[in-house]
Amino acid sequence: MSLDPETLSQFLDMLDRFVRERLVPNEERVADDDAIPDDLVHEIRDMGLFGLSIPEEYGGLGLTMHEEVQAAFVLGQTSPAFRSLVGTNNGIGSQGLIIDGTPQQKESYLPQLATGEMVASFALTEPEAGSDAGSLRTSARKDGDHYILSGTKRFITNAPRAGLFTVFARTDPSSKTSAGVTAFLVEADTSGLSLGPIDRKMGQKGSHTCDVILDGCRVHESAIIGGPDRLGQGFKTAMKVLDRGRLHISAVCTGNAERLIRDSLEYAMDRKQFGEPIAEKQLVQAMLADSRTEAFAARCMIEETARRKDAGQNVSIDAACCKMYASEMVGRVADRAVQILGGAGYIADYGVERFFRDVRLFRIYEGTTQIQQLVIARGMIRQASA
Ligand code: COS
Repeated sequence: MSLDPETLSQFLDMLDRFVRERLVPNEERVADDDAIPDDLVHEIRDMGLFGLSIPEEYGGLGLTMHEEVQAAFVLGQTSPAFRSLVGTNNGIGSQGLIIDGTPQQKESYLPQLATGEMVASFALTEPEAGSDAGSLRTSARKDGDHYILSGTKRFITNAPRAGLFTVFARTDPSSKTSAGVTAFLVEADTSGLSLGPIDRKMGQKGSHTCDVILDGCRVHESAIIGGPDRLGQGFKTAMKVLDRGRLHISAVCTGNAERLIRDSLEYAMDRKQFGEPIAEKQLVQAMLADSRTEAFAARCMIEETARRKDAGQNVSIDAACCKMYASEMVGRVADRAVQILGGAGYIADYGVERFFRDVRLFRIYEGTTQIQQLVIARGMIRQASA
């Protein structure tokens, strides 16, 4: 369901004000403390940001993909750690349930996820299965009408806060590929589930990842996403979730790029060298113009792909194009921003250095650039052979 244009525009204005007045002033504090303060978490909850893409019938805002990317452009105007806090409830943590879950499963979890009372995480990656997600080894052994899950999941975003995990595990031990993988809903307090220490990361301080260890974790077969009939269909659920997640991340990348462009333009107009603001220097102008053009291109691609997804078209290839382009683009924009600020770009006080480290992750998670290339090229070959 789509919001009427006036409601959407009011919501985006409110979000923009919240980002500028409450989140941007707290960026440095969050990075220094490696934590989002509780009062801000509450404000984020009160704004309804945990439930952006959760259907209205379950208490969310029910944004369409096109509306969701508009919100992500705005949320991208600040440190990605804030977006990450709500990112798994709106994206990879809840979408498996929204796309393929049973009505009972949705009823049990989505209302709590929509308010942020419960946080959901997506547990696909393993120590030996990253890009080759289909080779995962976590096993789910049948025991009557239960399954016993054993294995380790790695780099799981929001795991330390999560109340619910979408766990991908192999229910068919004879298969070594993506066939035979099933998606389970596993509550964090299930006996046998424990967490590793919080990972020490290059950036995105305030957003936490860690290992999720499943050691004989017993869940009922009704915990299979979509119910026992969807045994062995979990990898497809993961891929559908990632199609959507990749578009969302692309919009966050574009928001971050726009923020960096604004900051570097402001600096260039203020900083004087050789008797004039460096923004008057053509070599600096070239960097500003390149960044503006690339961010604009990303925005157009994302809006177009989101509209087509809302219209029910298969956008796997184009979502991968958006993810590849936008995440690489924000890397180039951040690099130019450091260059425009010069020495100040390398000093933590100016913030650009922090974004430079933060945005590096975008080229890696939810599928590396190389995986997006593979998805795009394979899709092209498939289309041409059809
Ligand atoms: N939507 C629905 N189904 C999909 C799909 C999509 N976007 N992409 C693939 N599938 C289906 C395929 O149709 C195939 O089904 P059939 O066997 O019935 O034909 C099945 O899933 C397996 O697909 P495929 O053969 O392409 O799988 P591969 O093991 O070769 O892997 C890649 C495909 C590499 C694309 C996948 O492993 C991947 O995305 N890896 C990156 C994982 C990732 O992003 N990790 C980040 C961590 S999560 S934050």
